[in-house]
Amino acid sequence: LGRFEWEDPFRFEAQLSEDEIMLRDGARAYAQDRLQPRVTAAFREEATDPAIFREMGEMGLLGPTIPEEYGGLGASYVAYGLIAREVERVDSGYRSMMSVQSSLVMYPIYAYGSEEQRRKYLPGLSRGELIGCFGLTEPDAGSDPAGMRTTARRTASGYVLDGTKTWISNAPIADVFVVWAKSEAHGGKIRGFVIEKGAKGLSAPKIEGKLSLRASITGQIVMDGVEVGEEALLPNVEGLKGPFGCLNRARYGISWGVMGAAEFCFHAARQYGLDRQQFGRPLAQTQLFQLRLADMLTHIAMGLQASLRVGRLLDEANAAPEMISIVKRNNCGKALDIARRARDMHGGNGIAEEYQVIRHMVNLETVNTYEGTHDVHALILGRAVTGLQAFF
Ligand code: TGC
Ligand code: FAD
Repeated sequence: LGRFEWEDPFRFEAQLSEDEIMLRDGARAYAQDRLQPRVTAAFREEATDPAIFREMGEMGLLGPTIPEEYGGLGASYVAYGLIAREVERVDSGYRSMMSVQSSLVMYPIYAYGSEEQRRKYLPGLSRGELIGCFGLTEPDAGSDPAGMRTTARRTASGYVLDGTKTWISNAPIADVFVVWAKSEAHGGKIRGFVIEKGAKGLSAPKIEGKLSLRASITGQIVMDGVEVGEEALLPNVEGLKGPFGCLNRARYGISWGVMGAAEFCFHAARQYGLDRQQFGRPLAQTQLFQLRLADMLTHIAMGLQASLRVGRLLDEANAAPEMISIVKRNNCGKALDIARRARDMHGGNGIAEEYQVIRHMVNLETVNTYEGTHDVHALILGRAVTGLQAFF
């Protein structure tokens, strides 16, 4: 029988390729050297540094699965997941900035865009010289995006867009807006449009006062008669499967990212328990503390294995959306539980920014909600199991 290593209980490392390990190590070094030193202040001050996009671009972290001819690395989805895990080990907000750019902006332009759109936007987005955002959610259409009110009407030369998107990551600093609207010219079907910053009638006010994901800027997208040319339409997709095709990739990446945040909390709780003495012995020498650590170890080990499996299937073009619902839902829920536990295990120190567990905890509240809430993914799975949809 082999030796057990608590830091890698299932010999996860041995299942990765050399290329994947190389990309992961680069992402880890960048996240620890460049992001970790600024995250506490960024979160406290609710400040998003746009330079982070250019840094991530230089490191090849933006759109890594996009082919090289458009500025990506042609990397595997497993590599993409490993990068998300390293960035979210520091902060879910930084991973959010990155995954919106990669999966929700670069992916739809690559998968649904014209050759002209690909060449115009993808290289700048991959270098982080352009910042992108993705507008699906509206004030009255969150879990039910089919209920969106944003419309696109045909004009002599293109379309005019009206509507408001809300809770949009990156929007206030975005150059490129991928927006989903019901298009009258296409029988009311949902279509994607790429709008550029500066378009008349387009604004992106910041949503102030978030108590979660404070290092990642969030805003609205207000479209008041925004006129765009025919070239703004994403030509190759129609209906909700357009935005959902992007969400599949982003949700998958989140399932890895949250495991990074959970690992941070697990390691911090373990170290705290070894260092702190109460009742004449280390906290880590109590049964309850060890039970919590055993649960954390188990959920992280299983969550990573499951995401790796789904990643390999994605790389074989053989993953189903329901598989992604399982890992997004499970890993977010487990990471949130782990962060709450780790916060508790730090006692009073657990609420201090210095120990970082409470920042992860409040961030994970958002991650458990966006990209399909924990319960919405249960309903997706319930529908698959029963053949009956219970959304309405
Ligand atoms: P439904 O009838 O199930 O499907 C409508 C059409 O879409 C197709 N479809 C999918 N295609 C690809 N992948 C998927 N995962 C798909 N799910 C559905 C489906 O086949 C159908 O196609 P067609 O051709 O037959 O028309 O749709 P529904 O209206 O009943 O929706 C049900 C529900 C609840 C599952 C869905 O609306 C949902 O997932 N809601 C959650 C909304 C959500 O995830 N919003 C995310 C907003 S973006 C975001 O949060 C970014 S945060 C990023 C960050 O900062 O990191
Ligand atoms: P609701 O849909 O109103 O849900 C409220 C509650 O009701 C939840 O508990 C939900 O599970 C439950 N519920 C809903 N329907 C049902 C049902 N049928 N049965 C049982 N329970 C149900 N969106 C974007 O488009 N782009 C972005 O970049 C983006 N970034 C975000 C960043 C942040 C910081 C946040 C907080 C959100 C972001 N979102 C973004 C929006 C996010 O996707 C939505 O908040 C999410 O989909 C939930 O929608 P909602 O907030 O309208 O909640």
